[in-house]
Amino acid sequence: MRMVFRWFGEGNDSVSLTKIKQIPGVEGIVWALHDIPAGEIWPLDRIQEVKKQTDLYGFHLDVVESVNIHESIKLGSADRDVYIMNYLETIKHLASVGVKVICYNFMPVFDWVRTDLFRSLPDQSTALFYEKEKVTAMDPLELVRKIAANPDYTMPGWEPERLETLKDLFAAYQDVTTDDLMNNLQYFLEKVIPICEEYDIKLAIHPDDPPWEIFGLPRIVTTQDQLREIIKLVPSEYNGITLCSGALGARKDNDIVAMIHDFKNRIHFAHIRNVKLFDNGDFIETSHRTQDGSVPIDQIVKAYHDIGFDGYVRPDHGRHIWEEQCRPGYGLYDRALGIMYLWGLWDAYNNYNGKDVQYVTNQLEFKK
Ligand code: CS2
Ligand code: MN
Repeated sequence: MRMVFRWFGEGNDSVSLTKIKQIPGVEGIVWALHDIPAGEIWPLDRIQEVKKQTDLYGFHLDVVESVNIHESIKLGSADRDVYIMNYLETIKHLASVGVKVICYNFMPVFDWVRTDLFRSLPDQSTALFYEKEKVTAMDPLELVRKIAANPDYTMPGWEPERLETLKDLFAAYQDVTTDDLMNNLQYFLEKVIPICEEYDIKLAIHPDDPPWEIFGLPRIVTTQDQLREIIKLVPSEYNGITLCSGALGARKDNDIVAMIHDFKNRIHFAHIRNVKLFDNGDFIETSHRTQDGSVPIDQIVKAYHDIGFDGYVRPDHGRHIWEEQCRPGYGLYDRALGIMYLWGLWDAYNNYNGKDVQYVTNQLEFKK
C-alpha cells in the first residue's frame, strides 16, 4: 500500500506539510482546490502552485480528492454537458502534473452528513457523531430555516450562503429516483472514462456517507451490490472505487473484507477508518484500532495485504485528541496514530523479519 495524507492546502489547514513529512511512510498528499466551485475548470496555474508547494517536501500529488460533480450532472439536467466538458478540461490539467487518481462522489446535495462534529468520547477526546433519529426526524426545509436564523446550527454542506441553493436543490431532486441517479452516473462515466483512459487518470467513486437514504434524497453508492452495478456501468479499469471502510462500515450488513476481494482491481484508493455502531443506528468515529470500533480494521488491512494491494491508502477521519484545534475529523494526531496502526498491521503481515522488502521511508540520510 502507498500511504498518502489529505491536506487542505496552504492557509486552509491547521496541519502543515512539515508536520505531515514527519509521519512515517507518507509519500504523497491528497489534495484539491477547495475554493473552486463544482463544475468549474481548475486553472492550470493554481494546480501548478500546489505542485510547487508539495515538491519542496518531496510529496507526490497523484491523488485528488475530490473533483466535485456539479448537481446538473447528478440531476441529468439539460445543461449537464457544459459541466462534463469542464470536468474533462480539469482532468487534462491534472494529468499535466502527473495526477493518477481522482476521487469523487455522487451524493445529491451533500457530502458526508453528521449531527455533531465534536461529540465527547469517554476519554474526553471528541469525534464526529451521527444521531440517526435526529436526521430521520429532520425536515430539511425546517433546518434551512433554523440555520438562517442562527448560523451556529450550520453543518457541513449547510453553510448559510448555500441555503437558497439548498431549497432549490431539494425541489429539483423531488422526482429523481435511484434509477435516474444511476443512469445519470452512467451518462457521466460514458463521457469521461475515455478521456481518463487517454490521460491515464483513474476515477474512484467514494461511497455515500452515511450509506443510506437521508432527507428523501436518492442514494446509489451504499452497498456491495450497488458498487458492483457501478463498475459494470462502464467496463473499464478506469471506472473504479474509493473503498472507504468508515463510510461503508456504518452499515452492519456491509462486509468490507468481501468487497476488497470482490473489487480488487477496481479499488484505486482506500480510505481506512473505524466507526462504532450503536443498536439504534447512531454511530461515532473512533480511533482506527479494531477494538475501539465496529469495523475489523485488522482484517481489512489483511485483505488488502492478501490481494497484494499496491494502490493509495489514507487514514480517514480521526478523533480530535490532545486538545488539537483542527477541522472536524482532520487533525494531525489521530490520523498519524491511525497511520502507525495501519503500518503496524501491514508490516506484521509482511513478516518483514529482515527480508528484502521495499519500504517507503521519510528518513533522510543522517548528516554527521
Ligand atoms: C469524507 C468525504 O469520508 C471521507 O473521505 O471526508 O468528504 C470525502 O472526501 C468525499 O465524499 C469524497 O468525494
Ligand atoms: Mn472516506
